[in-house]
Amino acid sequence: MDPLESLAEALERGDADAVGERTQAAIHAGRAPASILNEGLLAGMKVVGEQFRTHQIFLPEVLLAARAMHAGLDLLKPLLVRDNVPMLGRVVIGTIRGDLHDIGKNLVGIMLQGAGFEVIDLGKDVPPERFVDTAIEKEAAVIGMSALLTTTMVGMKEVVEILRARRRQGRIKTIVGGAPVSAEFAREIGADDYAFDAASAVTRVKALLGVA
Ligand code: B1M
Repeated sequence: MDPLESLAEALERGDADAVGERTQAAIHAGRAPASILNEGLLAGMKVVGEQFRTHQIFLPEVLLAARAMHAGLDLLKPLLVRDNVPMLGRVVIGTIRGDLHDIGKNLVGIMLQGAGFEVIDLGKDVPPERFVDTAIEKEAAVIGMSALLTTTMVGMKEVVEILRARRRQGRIKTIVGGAPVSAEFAREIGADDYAFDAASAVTRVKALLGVA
């Protein structure tokens, strides 16, 4: 079996030790960090999501898979985040109120840091006011919000409304993402942009700020 397939398989089983070992082995074998992420960890998580959706597995198994994902990501993070890159801008990120899914948001943060942005990560289940308060206080250029539940997306709209009420809309840009979020939703709520995945989040944030 290809080493990255076997990494994906370990993630599907929620075996954090095996995920750690196989991620380390792939790094030592010289596999590109982006391949380890996409063909190993994310491929495994995609299968987990599908099995959960079709009731082949249940929440405890998904929790184990999430824990295993973090074991792999912890090893990959230093390779995805470059040191001593110029600071392109400050970005506040977080998963919106009521939402505990943070794996995708963490990836977005890692990629933004790797591209040279300073990232202030508010974590998960973040109230709308906190995004805005922090962005104003820390003079951030962008607020990035993540949602994985259709029921929590409404919090993103609240962030945009609070920015508008405080006359910061436009000066502090907003970008939204996460599986149920779309470009159309971003337009509807008045967010400045939408990104499909972590790599495109970097491209979109750069475009929002007009940096190379
Ligand atoms: Co849950 N969950 N979950 N879950 N979970 C989903 C999201 C679900 C789609 C599963 C399913 O039914 N197939 C479903 C949501 C349905 C819906 O609303 N449409 C669901 C549900 C229902 C639930 C619970 C309600 C289950 C329950 O309790 N009965 C519950 C809710 C808890 C809560 O949040 N209040 C719940 C709980 C959990 C766990 C805690 C067990 C765990 C999360 C652990 C953690 O994150 N620390 C979990 C997981 C792991 C998943 C799945 C299986 C995987 C999510 C994931 O990490 N994907 C997920 C099914 C799926 O998505 N296929 C599912 C990998 C990650 C890298 O992708 O997060 O999409 P993603 O991020 C991507 C892009 O979306 C994008 O870039 C990332 C990287 O490419 N992106 C951005 C994300 N944020 C962005 C921000 C940006 C730009 C791009 O700009 C700022």
